[in-house]
Amino acid sequence: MSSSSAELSAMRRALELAATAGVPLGPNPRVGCVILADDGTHLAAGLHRGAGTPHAEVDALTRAGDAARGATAVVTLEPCDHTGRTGPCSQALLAAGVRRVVFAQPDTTPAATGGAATLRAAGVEVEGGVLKQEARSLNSAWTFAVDHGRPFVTWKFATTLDGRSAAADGTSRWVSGREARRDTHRLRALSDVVLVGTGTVAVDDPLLTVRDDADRPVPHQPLRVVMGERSLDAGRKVLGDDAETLHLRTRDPQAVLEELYARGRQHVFLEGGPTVAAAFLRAGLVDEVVAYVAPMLLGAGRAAVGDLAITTIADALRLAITDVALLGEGSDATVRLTLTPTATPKEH
Ligand code: AOF
Ligand code: ZN
Repeated sequence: MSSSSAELSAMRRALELAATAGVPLGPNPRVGCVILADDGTHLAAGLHRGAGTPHAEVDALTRAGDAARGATAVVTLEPCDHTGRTGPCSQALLAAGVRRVVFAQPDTTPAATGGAATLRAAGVEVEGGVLKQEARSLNSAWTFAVDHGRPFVTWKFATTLDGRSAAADGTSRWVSGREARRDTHRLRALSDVVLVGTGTVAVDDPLLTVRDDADRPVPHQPLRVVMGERSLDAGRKVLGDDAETLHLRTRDPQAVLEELYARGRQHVFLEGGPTVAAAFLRAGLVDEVVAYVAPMLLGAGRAAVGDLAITTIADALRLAITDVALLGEGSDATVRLTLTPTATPKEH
């Protein structure tokens, strides 16, 4: 049987519930669930509120009680089949006597996959793929990481019109305006790793925390990661206790992403400097670029990105612009470009 319009609208409701404000973006996917009666009534609804808390199906089934017997469970992710921090949702659905399960996105993680097969084998009617794209984009970083076996990488940098990220004397603090800095903190908060190289720590001594307008750190901080073989000097701000910090003693972007993925991280916010950015670009490991372009010229100074081993224009690394925004005004104005690297060179 294919899904009815009642199931479609229940799925829309489940997607809304999954996206409830305040639910963490990771490490677990955000999931919503509606228990639906044959006449289209929503008997109960539930959602997952983050790792360690009940899964969405269990939350909804608890609220439904006996009413779930013979009903349909509509859920944004294939019910899990594993005992992780909590028990398997497949078994919870069976124990509750649910007759039919409709889900959006298949769960392909090796640990949790298999719920649909288990339910079918036990005689439950199962249909997957309903509003699958919506569910995938709801948890875009989680989905990307599961599909690719590594975190999504956003490379952020601030530059002058002539591609400089610091002046000849090394000063860089006010390249971009106040609004752009606020925007950077907003984007940092959407990631679960802020990554720089040992060079940036040595030269700029950044704090790399997410701070509010009053410059206070917010409660949930991304992991700060410094990559590179050089040791970090004692007293560097990144070693303070405002957030956790991890030093990975390697220059290999692939190794860094493998390690971070193994630690359950899904979205890396790469903040430079030029050497680390170049290493990621050369390895094809940048998925999104956010460039803050300030209306100023320096003529000399540190380049925003290091050598990419490109010597002729035909080999340029090309990007597609997905968004342009003007942040701030007057002397504070900065243009934010959002771009995606394109795989194939532009035709001439
Ligand atoms: C579901 N319903 O609401 C969620 C699921 O170790 P745990 O118990 O926290 O499980 C996390 C994994 O379970 C997660 O990576 C994903 O595969 C699945 N999440 N599954 O049936 C839910 N949040
Ligand atoms: Zn589950």
